[in-house]
Amino acid sequence: MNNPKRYTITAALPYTNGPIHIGHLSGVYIPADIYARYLKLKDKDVIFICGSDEHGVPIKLKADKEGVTPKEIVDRYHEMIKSSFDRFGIHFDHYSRTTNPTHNSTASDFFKKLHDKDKFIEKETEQLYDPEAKQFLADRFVEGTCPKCGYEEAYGDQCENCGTSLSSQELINPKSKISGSKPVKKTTKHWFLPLDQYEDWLNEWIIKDHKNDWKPNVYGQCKSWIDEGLQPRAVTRDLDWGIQVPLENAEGKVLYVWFDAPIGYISSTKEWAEANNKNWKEYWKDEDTKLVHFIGKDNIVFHCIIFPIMLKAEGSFILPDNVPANEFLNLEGRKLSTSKNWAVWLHEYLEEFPGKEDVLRYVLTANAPETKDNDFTWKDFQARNNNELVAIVGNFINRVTVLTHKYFQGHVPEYKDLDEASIKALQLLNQHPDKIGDKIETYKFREAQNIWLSLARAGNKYLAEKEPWKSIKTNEQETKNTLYIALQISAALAVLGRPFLPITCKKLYDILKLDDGITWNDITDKAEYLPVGHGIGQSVHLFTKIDDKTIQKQQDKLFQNTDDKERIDHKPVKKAIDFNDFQKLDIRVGSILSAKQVKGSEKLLELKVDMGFEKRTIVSGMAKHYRLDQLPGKSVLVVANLEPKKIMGIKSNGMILMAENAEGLSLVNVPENAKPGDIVN
Ligand code: B3M
Ligand code: ZN
Repeated sequence: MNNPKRYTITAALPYTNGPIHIGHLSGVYIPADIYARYLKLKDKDVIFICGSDEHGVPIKLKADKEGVTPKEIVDRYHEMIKSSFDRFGIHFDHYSRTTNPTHNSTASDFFKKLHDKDKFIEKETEQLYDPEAKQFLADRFVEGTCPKCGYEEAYGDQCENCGTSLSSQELINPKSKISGSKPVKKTTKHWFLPLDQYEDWLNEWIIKDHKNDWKPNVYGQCKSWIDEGLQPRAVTRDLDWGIQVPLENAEGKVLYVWFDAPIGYISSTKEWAEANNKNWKEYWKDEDTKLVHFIGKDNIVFHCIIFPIMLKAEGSFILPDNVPANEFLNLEGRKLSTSKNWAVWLHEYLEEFPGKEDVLRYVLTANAPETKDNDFTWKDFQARNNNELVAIVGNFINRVTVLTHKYFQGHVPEYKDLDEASIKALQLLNQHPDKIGDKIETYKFREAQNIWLSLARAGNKYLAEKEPWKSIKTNEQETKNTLYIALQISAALAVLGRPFLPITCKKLYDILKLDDGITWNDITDKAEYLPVGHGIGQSVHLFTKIDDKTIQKQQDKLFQNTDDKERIDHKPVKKAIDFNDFQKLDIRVGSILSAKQVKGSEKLLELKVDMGFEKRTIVSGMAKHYRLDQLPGKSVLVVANLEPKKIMGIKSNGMILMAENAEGLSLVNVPENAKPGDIVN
């Protein structure tokens, strides 16, 4: 949508069942904050909305585990998460909670309206039930094997490995997370939203309106779900924590958390509007409003399929214009994991790196998983701080301010007869606002930040060429010109850096005594943001170096604290087997003939393998570790007498041996002269 009248920007509502980590910041909240800050600097009408997601199974599970009430859990983490956001400069216009009364009534009314419009199917179905805990099991109360990709820890509502949205009955070998027991089936009544009835509409909306402007990963995921066919989905649950189903004869039933949570964006807007004397409807019902949802990739199905269908069924709301979901951030080569404590927690970072909030923002943006999964490492964090923020940005600002004080008593000098290098430097200021802005508007935040950095780089280069510390002895006017230009570049850095490094740029505004009213559109080669004669303040170091010891400490801490250490580093040796058992194994050399991705799975490949005596099909989980074109011709070791097994509809005959460590899987090397069919023993 070009030139919208206003923007409604939302960031995924975090579950309040634990603190948040760098993965959340990098995937959702920093990009959303950059986008919102930028649009505000462009004087657009913008609201940036978020809040705590306080219902649903994860919270109930956590409460049960600790023996406290869900309310105690959500109160604790709501405050903690909100404070982390504040301190990292994630500046929401409103941060609400889904346990607030406004939300309760908004979500209930939404449900009632769909019910009155006959949009639900009311159905008795068999659901999983834990006979020990005497409770129905849905969503995260139950874990089992994903029918799509074979991942063994899939939840009852979604597989985190392949992203598929599931219902608990679809899981293979389901297990109750409450008692560990095997669930039985029991009949219960629920309200279903018939997603299948919206398939044609959704297909047209997504293809016609968004094929070209949604990110390929988002569009691709949606398209493949729609192509596979949508199913009616229950939007209520048998649970005692959540928003009561607002109907008679619905005792003990609450709204499914993914039904109520996205409505939380609307109720949060209502609270904001009430407090600020605004009309919330303009932000949700006016076709000229651009609605943008920032989320992580595991939330795509809910924001691109289910919530739009809810909005469409209700009938009076606008639909999202874009859902720029990021991929995942890894940490030191491994998947971030709350349960394994493999994470950098924000509340801990804030304690350990006081005053370095913007450094983390900067590094996470420089490394953002915008188009593919990406890795955060402490070494890279250190390098970007020392080599970019300290050496390029901090150094430039420091030199400019110190020299201005030294030669001109802290006043912006007069300029006259600019030479070509100086005119060129000024022209940069004309180009940068649009260059950065274009990238931000198309959700390419890492490139945007990089262009900002290039301005500081250009400033350093300009100073190095002009050498004002030399010209002061021979040509004072030349020095005045140089510092005049360098000061304008500094001011431009302060303004254009605000979306990325808000805390630092605030400091820089203070150092330069830059008027707070100077914003994005003021940056041109004409404007004198720092007019001749304007006095600036004393320099302070914007960034400081981070030493090896500090980084080592963080790396050590990560490895010490992870609950997963043993599993990765040295799994205990399995129970001894006797020689006869070993001899039953028939391991052979094989040679891969061809490889293709198994449809619907991110992990699995279907391989044709030449075994010497025959050709076989083998399904193997190496998709994340090898490209398809690397595999044909490779020799592998195959357990040749393993009972054939159907995996995702493909009969797999044998198993390929792989070595596993923290970095993942790699094929076991086979001697060069070995041929297909050779026996290994
Ligand atoms: N709370 C999931 C999550 O934190 C969920 C997002 C809701 S957005 C409406 O990943
Ligand atoms: Zn899966």
